[in-house]
Amino acid sequence: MAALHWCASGALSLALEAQISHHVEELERQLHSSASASVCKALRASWRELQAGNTGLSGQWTQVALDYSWERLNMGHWEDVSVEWREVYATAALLKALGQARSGEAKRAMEILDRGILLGAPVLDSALHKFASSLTLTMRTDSKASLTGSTGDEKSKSSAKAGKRIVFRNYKPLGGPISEDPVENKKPRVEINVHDLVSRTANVPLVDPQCRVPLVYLPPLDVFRQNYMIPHTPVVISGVLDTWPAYSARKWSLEYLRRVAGPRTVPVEIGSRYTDKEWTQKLMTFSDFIDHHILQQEKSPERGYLAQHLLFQQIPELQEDIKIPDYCCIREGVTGGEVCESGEGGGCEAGDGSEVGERVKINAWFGPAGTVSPLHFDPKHNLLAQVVGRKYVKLYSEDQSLLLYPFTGLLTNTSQVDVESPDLTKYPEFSRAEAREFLLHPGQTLYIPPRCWHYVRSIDISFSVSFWWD
Ligand SMILES: O=C(O)CCC(=O)C(=O)O
Repeated sequence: MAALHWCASGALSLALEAQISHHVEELERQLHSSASASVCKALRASWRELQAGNTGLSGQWTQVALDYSWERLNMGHWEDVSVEWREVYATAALLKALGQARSGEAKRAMEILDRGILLGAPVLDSALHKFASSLTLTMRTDSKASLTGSTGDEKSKSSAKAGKRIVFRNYKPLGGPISEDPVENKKPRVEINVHDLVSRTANVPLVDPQCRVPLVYLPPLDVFRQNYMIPHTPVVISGVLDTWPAYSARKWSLEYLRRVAGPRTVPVEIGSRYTDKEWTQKLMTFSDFIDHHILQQEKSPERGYLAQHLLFQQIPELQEDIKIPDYCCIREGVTGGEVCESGEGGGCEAGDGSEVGERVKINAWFGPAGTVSPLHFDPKHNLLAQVVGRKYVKLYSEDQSLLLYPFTGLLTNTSQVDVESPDLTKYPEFSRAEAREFLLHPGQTLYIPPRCWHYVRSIDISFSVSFWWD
């Protein structure tokens, strides 16, 4: 098995050979301090030892760089962390992962790579992403081999330090801790198709037809712009997902998602809603998330939600299953709108490097039945595409803000009111707020205008993809 992982890392090492010295020199020049000189020295020493085949020594040097850059990442506000220190962290993570992979520690290598991807900045021509993709392939081969009895499975050695702070939802308070997932994968795999998991017991609200968001089939781009985007009017569009592999040829099932993303580390929100005091975030593998929070949700003491995560940036293979809706090409201020190259309403390839691909932020929202996103607004246009399961949404236009009791301080874009069970003694004006609602089904896409308040509760196991643009 070690040889197999060495193949994944060997090609990368060759590619890095030409670039790494220059890259570290550049970092040193930009950071320009005695501390950074020592850290860059450690990176160089790590690379030297790795080339000489001394993975143990190399690992010791990278640990120095990882620990120091980790401290820098945790000083002050996340927004103020310099991109160079994030590059140092990513470079150290890459070297550490190379060493781990050469020692046959694929799971550990993947975990380190994902931390580098999540917290670091892109370095060396997306080397961490490339390495992670090739490791996923080799791990898939390994697990097939282990099923046929030719090799044993690796024991996860989850020993990295817990992260101190990370900010995934832009409106969340800074400073919440991330802890490691303590649960190891001990159970035999239960493979269930997510499409069979439509909740039969869920509390499905009756939507008042008077207040229902209108539903239309693929309106032409100029109609979308005139009727919905410019007047900031929500609408549900059907037909957008018809050309998505995630909704057709490679329908997202738990098995499929596990195969593509299983060993990857992802941030998971733990707790009923992000406004609760007990709410926190944990890093865990995608497979563990499926096992403990999707399949065993009733047994889990808390609800887990993989929410507002740039999953498609982290795992480009999943990005191939979705398309950026053509509507995201339209800019409010540009007459006539810009039309995507496809121009047929079918959508653009996500991640094709096009200008649209760069401008649109694509987030994943994957969780069990009962996840709640409290009433809040975001500053951008949003298309929320429902791929799996149903979601109940309630919307309030910006002019209702005074009736919605926003929090003060960091969460001014979030309402204090529990929309489905409002405390009208505390929030009496809320009873006057006018809402629109919809029960979003798989295949439907909800347009949420900028600053439009939205509350979202999943009815079934659900996977949505949101596209934010301006
Ligand atoms: O689906 C959810 O839980 C929330 C989605 C959301 O808030 C968004 O797309 O901005």
